[in-house]
Amino acid sequence: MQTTQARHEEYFCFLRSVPLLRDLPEEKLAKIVDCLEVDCFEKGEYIIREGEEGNTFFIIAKGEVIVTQSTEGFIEPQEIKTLTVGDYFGEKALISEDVRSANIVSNQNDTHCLVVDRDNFNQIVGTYEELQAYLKEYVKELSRSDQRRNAL
Ligand code: WNU
Repeated sequence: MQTTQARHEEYFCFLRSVPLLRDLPEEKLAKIVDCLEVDCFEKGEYIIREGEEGNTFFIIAKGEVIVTQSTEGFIEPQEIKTLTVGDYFGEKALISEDVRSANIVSNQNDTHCLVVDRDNFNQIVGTYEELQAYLKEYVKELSRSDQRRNAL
């Protein structure tokens, strides 16, 4: 069995490798690790559903997910992109105080996501103006691209 400390070390190093979090001070990063949950998903499982309320932010630690979205003129949600290890998602509902704006579906068995709740997300992002500005800008850009592809 893996010790708590080894687990802590593993996720600490992993989060250091995520560009978004790279510049956070050590104690901040350690705090995130302390309050992380790990969720596992099988291929085809929905991690996020469009239109639902969401209070969590995810970082992919293992595997791959697909982003899909309901689109004008199509019956099935359309595939937008694939995200993999080190990528994150779910920030939009938290930042724009809105429902989930796309589906996130596991694309591999045993996909692992690190889950950060709203309070901890705000703790991380709220205290770093650069991070906050970066994500806000990114979220605006996502809304623009949703409009361009006629998302519902
Ligand atoms: C997109 N349109 C929308 C992605 C992940 C992180 C960043 C892009 Cl900084 P949510 C659904 C999530 C949403 C985003 C993610 O899906 N997403 C997109 C798009 O073109 N959402 N509306 N591309 S991947 C991605 C940028 O994280 O957050 O809470 O849930 O709405």
